[in-house]
Amino acid sequence: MKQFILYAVSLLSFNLWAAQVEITNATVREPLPGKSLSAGYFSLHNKGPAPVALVSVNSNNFGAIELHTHKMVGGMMQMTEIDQIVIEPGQQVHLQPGGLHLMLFRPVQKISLGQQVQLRLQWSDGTSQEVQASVTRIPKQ
Ligand SMILES: [Cu+2]
Repeated sequence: MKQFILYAVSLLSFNLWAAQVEITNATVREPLPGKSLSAGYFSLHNKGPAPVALVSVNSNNFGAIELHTHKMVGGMMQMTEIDQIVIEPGQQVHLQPGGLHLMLFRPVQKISLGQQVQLRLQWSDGTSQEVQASVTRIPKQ
């Protein structure tokens, strides 16, 4: 048992070292009146020496979260789900309206302005990072 605890502790400290992506400006949009669907955005900066991929995001506040991008299909801009977002060493990736974004489904409770939502980002190397996103109004385009 003692050995197991030591092993668990060393895994934890390894995780601290492995997390080399800076997450900034995390926001979740306040859902439109009568809607529960929401979108989420943040900026990612890979400060590590190796490429890393964001493979999933989850939150206790939502039933499901998907990674989405926009692309042109037959002259029309459409949203599609993607498997991962790869970030090269030194690269910054911005999730923003009209581009890469999170799609958040089935909020556990009503999501309201000014609230903080905790998001858990899962990386391709098996580590994860948590970030607080603030709930904001839909930005004017
Ligand atoms: Cu979407």
